Amino acid sequence: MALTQVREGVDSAAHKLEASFTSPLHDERPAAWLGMALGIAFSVCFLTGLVSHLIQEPTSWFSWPARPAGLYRVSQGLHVVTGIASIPLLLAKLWVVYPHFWSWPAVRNLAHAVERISLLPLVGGSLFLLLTGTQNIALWYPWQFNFTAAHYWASWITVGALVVHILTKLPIIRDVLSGRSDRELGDSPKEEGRLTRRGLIAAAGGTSALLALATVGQTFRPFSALSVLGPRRPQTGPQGVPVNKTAGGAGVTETAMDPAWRLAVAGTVGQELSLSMDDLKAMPQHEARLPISCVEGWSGEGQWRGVRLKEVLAMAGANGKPDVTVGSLEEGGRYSSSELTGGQADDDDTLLALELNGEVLDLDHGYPIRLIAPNRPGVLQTKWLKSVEVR
Ligand code: HEM
Ligand code: HEM
Ligand SMILES: Nc1nc2c(c(=O)[nH]1)N[C@H]1C(S)=C(S)[C@@H](COP(=O)(O)O)O[C@H]1N2
Ligand SMILES: [Mo]
Repeated sequence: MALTQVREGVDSAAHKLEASFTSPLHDERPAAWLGMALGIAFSVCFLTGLVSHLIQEPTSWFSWPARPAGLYRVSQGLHVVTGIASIPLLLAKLWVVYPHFWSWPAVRNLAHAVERISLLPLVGGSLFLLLTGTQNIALWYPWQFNFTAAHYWASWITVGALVVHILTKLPIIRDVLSGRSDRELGDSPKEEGRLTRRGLIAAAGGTSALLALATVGQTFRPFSALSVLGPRRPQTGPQGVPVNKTAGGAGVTETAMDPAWRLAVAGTVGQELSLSMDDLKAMPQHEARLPISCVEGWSGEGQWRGVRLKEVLAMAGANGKPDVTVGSLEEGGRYSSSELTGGQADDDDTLLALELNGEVLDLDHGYPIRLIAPNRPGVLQTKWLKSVEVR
């Protein structure tokens, strides 16, 4: 008796599964449309991500300009918002295509084998990028590996697999785009009251748009009131600007407060200066309104006041746009120093800032002085400076 019931149960589950596979939603049209949206989003992420990578790991053929001042803010803001908006698109796409995972025979020929094997890096890589990216901006670091390096290499692998994927699906994409998709609506059983293909795409697209709206305010001020999911409040923090790492966290509280603090400037050979706070205050002070544009996609704006880096360099005999390294009191790790190309160091708004929003720089914002320069990722706006060195 019980056995027949179990068999009936299994049969009906199998039927339901089959029915769901032939539902109009598991169809090449939503697969292609969602695919195209993902293709655009991943291209934007890949390009903005590569730009961010190249700024931080300079090569001979790539030089990032100091102007427009807010370009990096836009590019990295776009990266994070587009990435987040991809999450519902990817989930919807995977739901649409999952019956293909059980297609039989598993492999028909060599080309089909390549196509199927490439799904592993494609799906795995996409999920990895979106998951680790989201965890990173949420300041949740549960993994042991280096996020930036892993995210960078995963993006090459994923985009490589994506190119293979698009090439293998080109005939289907062409048919869908030209309306020649051979499976007509009428082929699949019409079920009243169930999600239609259009409804599915609208739901995924709508969720994407909502997620984007709920996060973009962390960098795009007019939407800041909507930024319920943005991990950062752009105006919350000492002196109206968020803090990423505090002086305590960086272990520099004592050295930064030390009255014996001096800025070591190494200019042209033999020209070395040791500047005290009073020396710096005696120099001409300039003001600039510039954002901190964090790689994590948030940005906060401030009115900065201090001395021009190029004027300090000139005092040390270094004219003619030299490349420069600035060093922090913080030791070791990614933030202990950063580099400026000649074009960046020479900009009128590239400052060694002593003040933020009309007050002496807060200890957590980099007291006694910090670098602030236009069009630069936050990671390169080094705080708690101790040295400036011509390379
Ligand atoms: C992150 C990006 C993407 C992922 C993870 C993804 C994943 C998948 C998977 C797992 C399948 C089912 C397996 C198969 O049919 O071989 C599939 C099918 C498909 N994908 Fe993608 N895809 C992505 C992007 C794209 C893009 C950019 C396009 C087109 C511009 C696209 C178009 C298609 C098409 C036309 C199919 C076949 C649907 C069918 O035969 O019913 N996909 N995708
Ligand atoms: C939810 C989605 C995503 C989020 C939240 C996200 C977040 C981030 C963050 C915070 C960084 C800065 C890392 C750093 O410099 O410390 C970054 C860099 C990068 N991202 Fe994403 N990302 C996402 C999706 C993607 C996707 C889909 C791609 C590629 C298709 C991608 C490619 C890159 C690349 C190439 C970098 C540069 C890494 C480097 O500097 O070496 N990201 N991403
Ligand atoms: N020495 C040092 N400088 C640093 C950091 C750091 O951790 N140590 N964080 C950087 C990062 S990631 C950002 S986004 C900005 C943030 O500046 P803020 O804390 O003043 O807003 O400082 C940058 N400068
Ligand atoms: Mo940052």
